[in-house]
Amino acid sequence: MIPTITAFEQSPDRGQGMARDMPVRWALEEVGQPYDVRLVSFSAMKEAAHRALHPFGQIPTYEVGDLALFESGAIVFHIAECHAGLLPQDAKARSRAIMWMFAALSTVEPPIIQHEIVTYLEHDKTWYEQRLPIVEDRIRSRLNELSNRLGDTDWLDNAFSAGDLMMVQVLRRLSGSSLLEEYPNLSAYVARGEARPAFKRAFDAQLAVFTGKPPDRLKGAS
Ligand code: GTB
Repeated sequence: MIPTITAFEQSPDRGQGMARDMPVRWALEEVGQPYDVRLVSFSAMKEAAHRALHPFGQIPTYEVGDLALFESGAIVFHIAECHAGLLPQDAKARSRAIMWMFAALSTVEPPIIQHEIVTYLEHDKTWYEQRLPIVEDRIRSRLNELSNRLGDTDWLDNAFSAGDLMMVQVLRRLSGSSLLEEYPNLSAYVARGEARPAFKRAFDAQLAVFTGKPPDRLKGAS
């Protein structure tokens, strides 16, 4: 059965792969599962039909058969459980990969989101100049700790896993800020993730929604 995911009809990031359909697409590409995409507008997201799938009126959602899921982390976890390739067979290594998925979303990402809120939504506030360096330092603390743990290894726990997929996607949110560049091993880690063929296919597919042009590999396909 082919799953259907939802994505922005018009992503505010203009196809830079920052919206949360990106990790879901990436996971599906990693495991070789074809998928359909239903594009939704901001207003359609808030309508009852979409809220039946996603109580918070957001993307992404994932439907396959009679299963409907929301929350990108839960969707990636589901994909990783249903297919080989994103979670190790060994039970302990599998638990550690899942641990890194949670670490990405609940420990590393929150200060990065705070930074986006301050930068994009609070730059006209009187306290902006005081708050920005505080939030930046919170990000630096997490990046420093993550950088120390990663060291000179390619991935967080030996082979690439769903934990790396979520962590790379979270760190990508820092693209364009100099914060990530302060940690060369983390910059290289993100570049390694982005160099994966599955990442590129996922990125191209969501970019094509913005440009209105099919990805090169699909040109001429019926
Ligand atoms: N915790 C949920 C998950 O992981 O699935 C969060 C889902 C979520 O935040 N969805 C956002 C959404 O639907 C899109 S991804 N927002 C519409 C709304 O709430 O009304 C977040 C996002 C949006 C845009 C950018 N960007 O432009 O860079 C980056 C990330």
